Amino acid sequence: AKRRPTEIVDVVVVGAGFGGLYALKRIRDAGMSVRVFEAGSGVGGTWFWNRYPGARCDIESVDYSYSFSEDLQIDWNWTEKYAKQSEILAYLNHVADRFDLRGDIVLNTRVLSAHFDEAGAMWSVTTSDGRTVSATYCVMASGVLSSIKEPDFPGLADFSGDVYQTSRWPDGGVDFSGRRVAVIGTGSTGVQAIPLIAKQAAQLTVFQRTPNFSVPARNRPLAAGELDQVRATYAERRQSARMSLAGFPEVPSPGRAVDHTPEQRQEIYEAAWAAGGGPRLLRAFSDIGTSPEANASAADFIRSKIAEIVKDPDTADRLSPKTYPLGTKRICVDTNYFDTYNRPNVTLVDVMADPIVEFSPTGLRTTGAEYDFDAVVLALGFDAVTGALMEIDIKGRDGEKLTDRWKHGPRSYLGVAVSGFPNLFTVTGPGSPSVLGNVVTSIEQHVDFITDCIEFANRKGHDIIEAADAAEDSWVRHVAEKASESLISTSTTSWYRGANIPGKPLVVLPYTGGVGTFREICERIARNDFEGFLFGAAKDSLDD
Ligand code: NA7
Repeated sequence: AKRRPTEIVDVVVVGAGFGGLYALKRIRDAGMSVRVFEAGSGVGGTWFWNRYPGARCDIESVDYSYSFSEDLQIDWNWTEKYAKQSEILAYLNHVADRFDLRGDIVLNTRVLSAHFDEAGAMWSVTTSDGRTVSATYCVMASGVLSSIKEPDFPGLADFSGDVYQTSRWPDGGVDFSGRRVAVIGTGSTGVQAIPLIAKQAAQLTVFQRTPNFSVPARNRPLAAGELDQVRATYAERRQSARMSLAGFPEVPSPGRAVDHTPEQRQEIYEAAWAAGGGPRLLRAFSDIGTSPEANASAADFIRSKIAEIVKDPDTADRLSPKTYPLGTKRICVDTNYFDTYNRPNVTLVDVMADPIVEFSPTGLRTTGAEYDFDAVVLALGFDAVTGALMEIDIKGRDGEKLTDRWKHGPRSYLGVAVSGFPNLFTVTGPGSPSVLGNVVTSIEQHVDFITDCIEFANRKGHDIIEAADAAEDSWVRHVAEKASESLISTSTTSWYRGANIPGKPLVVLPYTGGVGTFREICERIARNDFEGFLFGAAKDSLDD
């Protein structure tokens, strides 16, 4: 790439998804110059990349949206209870236009490295198009589910059919009519894509390793007047989401499952199943996330539903998760997923029992059988939360690499800052509550907190903001302590705990203490002059 002169800005933001767009708006409004770099050819982040059939949010659209602008939330018309990918992408493009963000965003440009220069207290950022940018602050809005898990199946390169990755879906879509298709992966992505591919393909073979819990979305167009009702009470709705456990308004809870009879539980689970959506079932009782007995009752309920829906008992059994508690992997939210296995053109292969050995030119071979197909769809998931950060060559004080610092597991203060990496902020880093529910609620809080922290430093005339070692330590301990109260700490397969990536340290990545509690902690810290952060002067300015 050709060399360009160094550009100097106050803040470099990495990524133009929900996090990066709001960071740009908020930080620019605070009077700082911002340059955003985005690898995609458009804004939207997750919603730019994930264009596979059925891609849709698993949080209700009226909640999975920005709250920072009253006008925006009143003007925008969500058409369905759960928005599909194209609608969320249109929304984010609208946000980019409405707030005049595009002029500060450089598309098609990946950030390759960010090195901290101690003398001047500046970050030097290099990009894939050969730029070097010098910035006082670096804000990583690089996403929690953006670094994709690449396939490592032997022989894949020799496969003569088409290979599609769900998060790199061809623009304009794919026509599977008349083709024999394989899908590998049955997480939220596979569960959304499989029913639609099954309708089109001549034949679909699903290769499932770990079965997942899934509940019906009961998605539907929003009825006339429904949106107006939400608009009339948006302020309370947002406030409830901000103080909630998982970033969406709390549904009134009947209390603990263990205090109810099996009949009462059944009735409540049935109501949650009929209403649809992950949160309704996971929060049907307050103790599903913490009590093994309560959890088992909810898990049994879902298994009974699978057995009811899927006609072939053997297939139903293989689709039933048995090896981990409900909710310790993100619960899937589907439309006709289990029912799809009743179709004559759909076959389920259990690759836990019968692992994939290798691809061949015509398909793949497991330990027990050979399968031929014309196309394979890979829905293998992501190196979540830390992956996108670790992909960038980030060096802090003394040239220390972030990948070295996090070799034995990520460490962060509040999920937003790392000791030894001054003036670097992560919007939804490890130890933030963001990924457990509605990430947008957390993104807004994190970006506000980060901006307030920078403004505080500016007001006081400090050049450097850095998480104190001790504060980071105690936050990491607090996150671990909270995690140990949650069944997520027992999860052996979920990206919540890094368990889906071979060799990744097993650490519960999100803060499980709750979005509302986290907000209160941050507010207290901000009131106490950003306690836990060290503020200082650049060496150069001391020499003057
Ligand atoms: P997930 O939930 O991590 O699912 C990935 C799926 O791919 C899962 O079923 C994996 O099985 C499977 N997988 C991964 N590698 C392999 C190999 N090598 N062989 C067979 N199967 C494999 O990712 P999603 O994209 O579906 O969802 C991510 C999040 O996006 C979701 O939680 C929502 O928040 C939105 P495994 O479980 O590892 O046995």
